[in-house]
Amino acid sequence: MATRPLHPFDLFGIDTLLSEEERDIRDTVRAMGDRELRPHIAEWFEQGAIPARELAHKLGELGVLGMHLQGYGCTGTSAVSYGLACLELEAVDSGLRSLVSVQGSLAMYAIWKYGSEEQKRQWLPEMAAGRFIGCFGLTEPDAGSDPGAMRTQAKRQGSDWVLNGTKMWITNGSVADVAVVWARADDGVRGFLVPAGTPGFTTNDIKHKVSLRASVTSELVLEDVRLPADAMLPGARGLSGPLGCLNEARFGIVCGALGAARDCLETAIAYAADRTVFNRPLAGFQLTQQKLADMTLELGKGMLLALHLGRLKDSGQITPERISLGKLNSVREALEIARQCRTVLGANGITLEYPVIRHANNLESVLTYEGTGEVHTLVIGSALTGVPAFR
Ligand code: TGC
Ligand code: FAD
Repeated sequence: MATRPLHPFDLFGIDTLLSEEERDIRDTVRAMGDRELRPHIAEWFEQGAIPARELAHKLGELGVLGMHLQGYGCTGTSAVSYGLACLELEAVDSGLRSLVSVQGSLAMYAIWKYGSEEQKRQWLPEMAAGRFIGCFGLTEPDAGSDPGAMRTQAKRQGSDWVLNGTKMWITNGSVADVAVVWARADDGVRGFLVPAGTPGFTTNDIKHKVSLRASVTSELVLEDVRLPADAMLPGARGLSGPLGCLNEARFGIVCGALGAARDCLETAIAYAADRTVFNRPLAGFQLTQQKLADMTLELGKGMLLALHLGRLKDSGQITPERISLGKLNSVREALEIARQCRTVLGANGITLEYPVIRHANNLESVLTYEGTGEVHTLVIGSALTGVPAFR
């Protein structure tokens, strides 16, 4: 006998694990996404262009930029609330969550954690409001998974710094008002705040992407970029500086990727209910139900892990290895769910009429950035055995 269908998250009772405030934040972000982002996202993806500045303003008004940071115009929410916001944004598109991740968890976090009081006051309130956009330049053409191999150099000239090098694959690069650039100095890796328009600093957008098209991705070129002494972030020295920022953004992805998966699964369930094959609804076939049940299990298990990690983060018990568990699991399973949902939609699954192939394509980037699947596997392997196998 047919019963009233249950949402996959209701089957798991996910809401029972959230406070009223967390549910309110989630619902507010979801409503804004449905109202102002979802109607345009397929077009932005197809055109490979987003109204980045307008979006930053909207997201600033919503209060999600640097929302888990305290002070300087930031909302100061829990990690769980931040994760839920990432989930709802990525349910629309990974590129939109990327904009928020890079702004709040990478660029703003770097300033918030390692910046001087003056740097924080100058940049953070404007960035929280979305009036200034930030980017985070760690990766280079020949140094991605191994950022320790970076070639960008910072040399002292008098009290100034002079930067030379190239950063690659930088989200928000050409639209940013300030770039957080990591460079090798005499005493180790250091972070620098490079305002847009600084002589010698240029950007080139990366075209022809078939993934994360609703996101700006750029090359940053630094040719004898002269910066004052106070452009350096005083609190970061060594690779632990940029890697510390990655922990923040990776946590957002643990939750965010599940949003893309949820959107795919909701679409597949609705499609299977409407689509008739062999004179019956597709949803009524056992093979379809097996797919839906298996995907629901992985999505729900992923959510339980993500919420557990969020609670650990909020109680100060998160570690990089624990975040690797979440990033590896969420992205791997989200990608598998997106691909499986694509099969449920048949030929319709390959068009932008439905969000599924867009999510699947985006998740290929999400699998690669913020530590590839292989890097996170090796982090876990190293934690289990005590033997690092990166090199
Ligand atoms: P290793 O020798 O292990 O460590 C060097 C120093 O860093 C410390 N450390 C960390 N600190 C904080 N958080 C972490 N997760 C850390 N991992 C390591 C470590 O304790 C050490 O500190 P110290 O004080 O002893 O010097 O470093 P390694 O060279 O062997 O590399 C380790 C490895 C491979 C895990 C690391 O390099 C890595 O994570 N590689 C992946 C690079 C990556 O994720 N890049 C992302 C770029 S940003 C981006 O993709 C943005 S995408 C847009 C979006 O988010 O939407
Ligand atoms: P490589 O490091 O060359 O890796 C190639 C392959 O080799 C991968 O499969 C990798 O897992 C594997 N591999 C590497 N090392 C090992 C090993 N030890 N053992 C086994 N396999 C290994 N970077 C930023 O700094 N800022 C940004 O804002 C940013 N945004 C991005 C946006 C997009 C859309 C994309 C696609 C990337 C972005 N990145 C950004 C870069 C991203 O972080 C890197 O692409 C990523 O770290 C991997 O580096 P790579 O592409 O150079 O691959």
